[in-house]
Amino acid sequence: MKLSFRWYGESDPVKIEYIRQIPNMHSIVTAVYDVPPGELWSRESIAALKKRTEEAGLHFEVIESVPVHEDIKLGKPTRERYIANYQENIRRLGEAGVRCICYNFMPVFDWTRTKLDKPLPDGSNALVYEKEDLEKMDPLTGELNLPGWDASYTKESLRAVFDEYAGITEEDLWENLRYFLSKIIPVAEEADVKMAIHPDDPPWPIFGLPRIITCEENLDRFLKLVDSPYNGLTFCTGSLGCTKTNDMVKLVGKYTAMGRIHFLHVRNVKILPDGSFEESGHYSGCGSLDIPAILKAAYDNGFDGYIRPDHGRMIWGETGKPGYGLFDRALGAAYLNGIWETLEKTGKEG
Ligand SMILES: [Mn+2]
Repeated sequence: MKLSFRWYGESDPVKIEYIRQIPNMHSIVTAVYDVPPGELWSRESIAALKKRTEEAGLHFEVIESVPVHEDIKLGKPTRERYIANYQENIRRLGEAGVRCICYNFMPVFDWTRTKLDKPLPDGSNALVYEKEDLEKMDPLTGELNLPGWDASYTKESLRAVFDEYAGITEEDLWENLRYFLSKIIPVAEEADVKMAIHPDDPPWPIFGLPRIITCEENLDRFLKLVDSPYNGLTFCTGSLGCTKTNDMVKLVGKYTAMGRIHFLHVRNVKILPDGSFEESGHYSGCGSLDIPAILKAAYDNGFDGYIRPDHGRMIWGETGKPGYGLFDRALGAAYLNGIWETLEKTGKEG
């Protein structure tokens, strides 16, 4: 495994030099952040990110994310221009040494939480999804009190995009995803860049918008849309794992054995009885997921991709980007290192 850490560039309160000090750190996970979704990333911006990363003693091999323009998800005729740009971004990133691109195919809303700083009993705070609070929200009428949601939509433009999705069924979304993959995976193969879709977070429909990257049946279907090793997964334990119906240990083993997990996001979540969940410390005892068993399934099936601690809590008085402080993610990285080293030193089963 290649340990990695998300970094939001120079505006990130977490310095890249601090990330390097985490033992066994291999790669930075980053993106060009000043270009709107669907547009080209300049070679200069990509080269500058690579230089900055390598000067800090880390590898520049993983991008999270190259966003997919809404017109591609909607299957509008204008998608052709955005798909051409996407192909070119894959080529440019491949030339710069990037080997893995994470992206998602969630309509309108990316990850969704109802609170970003819920106090936990130990005095830390974390991102939470409270079912009752979410059900009270209506993005089209009331104020959209969705934390972390960047208000790039005005109320009018949000209504317009919801209207466009009104005619889009889950099957339409599948077809639009298939079309997109049929255009980009051949380019990714040529550029030697593994594409890794991130599951929907949480893995169920939000505000009546369809979501399809949610469960084993759908992951199987996704991988068959274009049956290439370059069409793979960002396996995010905290996204797929916030419903008990997804068996994380089984799924990580299965998709690793198929050679289709290119990027592993590891975090723990505590599933609450009413279908809400809290993000918790990485340690298994803090949440509902068995992290050593998940990593063992990856290890036993030959995982050699990128891995990163995913969201962390805010601890030790740190302030900054919710989910992306240094301290708790560094604890997560150390925990992953400890488990992985033990797996390597004790060897494969059988
Ligand atoms: Mn994730």
